[in-house]
Amino acid sequence: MSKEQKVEQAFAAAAERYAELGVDVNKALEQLQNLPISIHCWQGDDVSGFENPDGPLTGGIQTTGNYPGKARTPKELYADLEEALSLIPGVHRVNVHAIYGDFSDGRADRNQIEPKHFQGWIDWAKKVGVKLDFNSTCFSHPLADDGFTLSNRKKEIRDFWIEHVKRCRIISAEIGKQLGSPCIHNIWIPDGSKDMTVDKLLYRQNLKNALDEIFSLKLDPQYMRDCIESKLFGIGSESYVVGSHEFYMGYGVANQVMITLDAGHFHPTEVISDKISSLLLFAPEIMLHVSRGVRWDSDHVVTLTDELLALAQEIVRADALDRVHVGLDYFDASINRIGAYVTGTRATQKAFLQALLEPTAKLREFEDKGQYFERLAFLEEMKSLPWNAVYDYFCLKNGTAVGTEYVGKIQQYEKDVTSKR
Ligand code: RNT
Ligand code: ZN
Repeated sequence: MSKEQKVEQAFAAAAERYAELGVDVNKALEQLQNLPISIHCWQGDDVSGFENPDGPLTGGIQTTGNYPGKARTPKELYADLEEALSLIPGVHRVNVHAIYGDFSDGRADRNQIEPKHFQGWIDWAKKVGVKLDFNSTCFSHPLADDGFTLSNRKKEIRDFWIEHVKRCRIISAEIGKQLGSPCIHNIWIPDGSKDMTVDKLLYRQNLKNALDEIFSLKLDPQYMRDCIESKLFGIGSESYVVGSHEFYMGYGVANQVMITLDAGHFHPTEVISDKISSLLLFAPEIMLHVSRGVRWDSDHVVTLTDELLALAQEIVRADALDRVHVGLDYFDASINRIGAYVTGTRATQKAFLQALLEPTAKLREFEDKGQYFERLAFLEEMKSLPWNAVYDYFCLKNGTAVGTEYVGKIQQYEKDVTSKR
């Protein structure tokens, strides 16, 4: 029997098992097919970017490792992303940071960047058939070196960053217009202090005023949408972070701006899965930065953890796949970077597939009747139902590598391409 036949046979058997529970496997497959994942461009080169690739990564985030072969030019990054995308079933998005513009015609500082610096990305996205998202880059820059950007005590520095973010929003709108899909623009700033801070209110007031100014420019939501990302602490901002969860939650709800939940940005036992059903009641949409923190916000490659599954379950159970945007945010410089993309994205899809294969109506019925043992038993059994046979079939139908097949393909690409850099 060929591998294809084995995959199809296992899928047919799996579909029957799920049908017994009232789950329509084909519907789940269709929903997964229509679930784009926003793949972050910055895993491909350890958040270096093309503005000043050899400069330090600052802002309290860190990559560790020096695995050979990272992308050094837009062309190399495009090629690596194409390789990764070819090994991920479905149609996805790519999330670009402002430091990834094409500056080959001369450097433009952050307060000078324009849509033309990102036309290369737009043309590439059209060619490959992906949509794009975008991010302001308020770190790895001399004017961020004292630890404060939009909330800085100095007006000139605040104004520099306000101009940067405004330009990024305009670039996002141009991207969305040309690609025919709203480009989601994320604002994350590193602002904070290593030690006890006395005037916490001052910095937060500055940040609020800066955001008010930034958002006073109204852009068409058909072309771009904004989101704001909080954080608990960073390296060098252990004692105080201006853009805390309460800050952005308050700002986002009051102004109806989308909130970004990064899985690594909360207390170690606090989980973003539990925030979905609250935020959905008060915010228009949610952006996710799916990440895996190990002991701290370490941005390890995403794997299929209980929390990732819980996150997918919460979104699917709330019927909110159209209001929650799934993006990835991790950067591991110690392993093959294309492998990091593929393993992490496929793990995210597997979590959503498991959630889509859940007999939720049955579970709700148990809960409604107070049958908590039955609910627990079903949830436990769901874990070992043959969902992976469904994922294999999904890969097959999308013409993508099934199971560990993608490992050999990445090894080959490493041999032919990245090892020669
Ligand atoms: C940092 C934030 C932020 C960055 C990217 C590169 O802690 O998570 O989203 O990781 O913008
Ligand atoms: Zn993030």
